[in-house]
Amino acid sequence: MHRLIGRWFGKASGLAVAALMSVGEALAQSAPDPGTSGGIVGETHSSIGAPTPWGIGLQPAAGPVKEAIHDFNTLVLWIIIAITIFVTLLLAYAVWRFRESANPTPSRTSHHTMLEVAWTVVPVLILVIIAIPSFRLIYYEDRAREADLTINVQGRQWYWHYAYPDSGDLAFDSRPIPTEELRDGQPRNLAVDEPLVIPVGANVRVLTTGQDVIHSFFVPALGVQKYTIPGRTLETWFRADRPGTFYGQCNQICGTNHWFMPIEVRAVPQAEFQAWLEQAKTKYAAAQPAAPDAARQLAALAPADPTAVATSETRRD
Ligand SMILES: [Cu+2]
Repeated sequence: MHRLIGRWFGKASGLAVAALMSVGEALAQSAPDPGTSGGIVGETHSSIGAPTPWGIGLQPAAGPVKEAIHDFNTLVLWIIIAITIFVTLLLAYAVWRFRESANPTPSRTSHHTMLEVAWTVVPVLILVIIAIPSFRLIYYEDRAREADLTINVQGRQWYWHYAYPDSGDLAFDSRPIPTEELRDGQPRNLAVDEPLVIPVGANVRVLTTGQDVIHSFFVPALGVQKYTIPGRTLETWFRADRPGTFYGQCNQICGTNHWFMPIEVRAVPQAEFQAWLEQAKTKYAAAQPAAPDAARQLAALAPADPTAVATSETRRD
């Protein structure tokens, strides 16, 4: 029995080392990992982050955050497989070995100290093996150490508002394209009129806030999911290591038109991004009405004419 427990410990600590090595590699924000990832169940075969029929597994990684998620997913999946096989074999063995015909007088043993220690310590060890890379991943996703670009994401009922604070007051709204106006290659309920554009290879700091209720900024291919909470600013980051269009959705139930909040991120080469930035500044400046000043907003909220108040009260009855 002692030897058996010893072997379990040996195997478990071996797994722990493997876990730390495999997840540690992907956790440098500056060095892109050229290796393929996707876990043992593979990836959905879609170059864009849109769902595919019969697609299983995680979406293809478009950047390092998603790769780190893939690695962690693979580790946990192997642990699950090992536990499932172990328990199945143990159960089958017990059923066969201790069947009534082979074991007519059952043992009256009710305690076995070493065995009880083992089945407490081993699961704890497995949880530690999972916890260490899990915390590393959480801190990796937490914030951009060296951000090349900051984007403010605001969830609103029911559309997205994006701002590029590095480029003055560049900001715009993003809404889905109605089904009847979709062009070829635009996925329904995912394609938007004004996508979020980012340069390939740039560490993008994302700051999220909510205007009205809690929304959630979720782009699986980039490994980003962050709540947008009114009155708070949350931070996360992502990087796209290849050009492409990646889709996501608000994944926090936020009201009637929750389904109406798709996200489209277009990763383009740096030069193309600069060109987009220049035209976007003039385009969105022209599209947006000048913000009303505070005095005018206050005046609008408190009507000077008392009869106006009376009228609105009457109307409420
Ligand atoms: Cu929402």
